[in-house]
Amino acid sequence: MESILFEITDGVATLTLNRPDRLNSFTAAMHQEVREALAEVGREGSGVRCLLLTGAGRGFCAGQDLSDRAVSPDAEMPDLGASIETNYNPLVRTLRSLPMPVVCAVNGVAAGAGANLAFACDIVLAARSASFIQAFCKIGLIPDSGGTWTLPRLVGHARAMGLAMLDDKVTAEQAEAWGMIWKAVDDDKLADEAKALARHLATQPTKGLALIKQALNASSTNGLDEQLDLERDLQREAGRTRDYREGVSAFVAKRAPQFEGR
Ligand code: T3D
Repeated sequence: MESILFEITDGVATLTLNRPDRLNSFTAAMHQEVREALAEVGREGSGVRCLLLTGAGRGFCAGQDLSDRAVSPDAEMPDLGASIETNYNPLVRTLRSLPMPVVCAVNGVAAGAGANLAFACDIVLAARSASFIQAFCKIGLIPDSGGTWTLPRLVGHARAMGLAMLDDKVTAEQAEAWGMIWKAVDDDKLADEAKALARHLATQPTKGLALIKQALNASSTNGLDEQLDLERDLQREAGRTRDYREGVSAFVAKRAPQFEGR
């Protein structure tokens, strides 16, 4: 793999976007490698119980590689809808539906689809020097990779509109204060803190965490009645897992639980 680094250790799959000289912006080849890695993460029997996504070098991801889009004035422009359909939408759908927690360690600037990719993850840590920029409006595009859906849900309509239209840079600390991410972390602690968090999550009741993810993601569109019904159904499923039995047994026996992830 040339554009990413990928390894699985102790139940944690770490996917590092690795085109640092282009701030890890996406090419078609990088999309393909990311797709293959995520297919392995989601494969039954892979043993992966948490995904950690990060970037190499000083940036997290600058979205689409624009050198792939610079065409001469008389040439036909590429069909961006096709690019979204083939590459960005499946990526966001996969991250949102993977049956395990997805931790994102934003190590530097996250721009365009790179910012919205981070917001599609479940728990986002960011280095204090990192920043989030929508970037789309300054080249005549609209926020994609779920940005028009996640931004208003994270920060409300007014701030979402401002970020999308004005292209203001949001620092990691501001992103934390606005509820866009879980936590801003000192730069030199980000990698260790993200790894520790991912390792911790990989020892927890994975099926239960996947059901939490499903329920919270569904709450964005469900009404209260639908959500109550969903909680009933998912709790029924959670109550049938081996980890629930183990959690209760360990609690009653006053010992540490040993979760299997199912
Ligand atoms: O096309 C489709 O398929 C549709 C989907 C679109 C999804 C999208 O993501 S559209 C949005 C694309 N991204 C952008 O518009 C962001 C462009 N980048 C920037 O605005 C800035 O680079 C940053 C604000 C992210 C960072 O600024 P700064 O000053 O820290 O770094 P820099 O000097 O601008 O960038 C460093 C290098 O990375 C530089 O190359 P050089 O001069 O050292 O040779 C720069 O050209 C390169 N780079 C940064 N972003 C991209 C990029 N090269 C190609 N594509 C990029 N997106």
